[in-house]
Amino acid sequence: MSYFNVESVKYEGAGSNNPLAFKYYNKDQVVAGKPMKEHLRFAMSYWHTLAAEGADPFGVGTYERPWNKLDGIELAKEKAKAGFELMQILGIDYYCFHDVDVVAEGANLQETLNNLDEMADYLENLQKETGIKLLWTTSNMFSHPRFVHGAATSCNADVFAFCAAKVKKMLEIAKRLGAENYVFWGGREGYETLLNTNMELELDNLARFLKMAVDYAQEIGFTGQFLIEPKPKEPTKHQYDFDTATVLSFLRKYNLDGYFKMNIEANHATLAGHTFQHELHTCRINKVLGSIDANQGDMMLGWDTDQFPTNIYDSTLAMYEVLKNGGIAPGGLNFDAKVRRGSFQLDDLIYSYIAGMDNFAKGLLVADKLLQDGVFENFIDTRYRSFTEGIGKDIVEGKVGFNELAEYALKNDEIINESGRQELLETILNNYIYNA
Ligand code: XLS
Ligand code: NI
Ligand code: NI
Repeated sequence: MSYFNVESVKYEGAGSNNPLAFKYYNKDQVVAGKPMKEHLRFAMSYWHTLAAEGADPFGVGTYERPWNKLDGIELAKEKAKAGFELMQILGIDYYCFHDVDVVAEGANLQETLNNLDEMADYLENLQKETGIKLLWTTSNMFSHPRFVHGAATSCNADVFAFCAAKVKKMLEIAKRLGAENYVFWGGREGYETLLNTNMELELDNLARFLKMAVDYAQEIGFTGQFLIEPKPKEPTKHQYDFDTATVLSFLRKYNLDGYFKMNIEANHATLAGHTFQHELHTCRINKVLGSIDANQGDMMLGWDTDQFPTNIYDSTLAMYEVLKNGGIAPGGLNFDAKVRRGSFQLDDLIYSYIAGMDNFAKGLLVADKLLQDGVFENFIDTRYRSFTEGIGKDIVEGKVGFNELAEYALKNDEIINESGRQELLETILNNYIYNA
């Protein structure tokens, strides 16, 4: 059965008025030496696309999804079919899922694991039939009430063990389905109040858990890249994986750096008080840019609204970082985004993915042009030129200390600075967006 009455969404170019066509995403068009699809590596998020119902804290679900009348394993299989159909229509090559997205939990842990195996068989077949691949998978350790006090950071050791069983199974499935990455987003890994929390033990336990995952992956021969997805708040008030800088210091303390990179989500960056580009840039200069959850928040709202990304500044500057990083593979751009509650018709899914894909394709084109012309590179090089000669060069090369510098400063105390030209640079960026 077919769910969407659309055969395929094709590239028609910027002049097209067809709402079911791409205006910028032309998957085989070569940009900076390789086809667009290889730069962008778009992925469908299973949870927002197939499992979500459009509920909010004040109302029940609104999404009209024909498969919702089913239940059990039948529902699970129809959702999978609908998802693969959608990806084929859009020409999306990858998908991502949590264990509970593909099939509901069973009556006990053993039944849950069996259901997962059955769905892994089913997904494996769909992957073979369509050529669609698994960008990453993960385990949901935040929705069920058992995770009320945390998952790997729970005060309850039985919960820690339960999580180990879930992640063990998902690593096996990741291996079997050829997942290119494995994500940890610590939804409940944080705390509400220090009046009842042993933060030191919780962080030690989180590190223990991640080390066990690394060890188990080695044991079974799963070679995908491990990723941590930072988020500063929501659901817990203090999340342990607040942002890239926090995660990096955690990994370094426990000697886990080298095993993990970051999965950067735009909306999480902004919740942390950073721009999306700041997080990507911090990853890039620390060589831990792993993958991207492409979405956007709403500047008026203080939570993770997970909207489809339509902001051209963000997509341009994100692709600028990705290009400077030499690409995002084996990561990709996963649309961790959901349609608004009012966009409840099935075809809204297609319009939303087109919006996100076109926005990032255009962002890629602009970023490529900016880089070709060295727009910011040239400006930045000139701005820091004092460190390429004279005393600046000595500083960089470690040839001077406070004694030499103080001596120098006494003779050179008439400081001359230059403008940072922010507004000029913003205008140049605008012009590239208009014209690229
Ligand atoms: C929630 C996160 C989640 C992760 C995967 O805010 O973005 O969806 O991407 O667990
Ligand atoms: Ni995410
Ligand atoms: Ni999120």
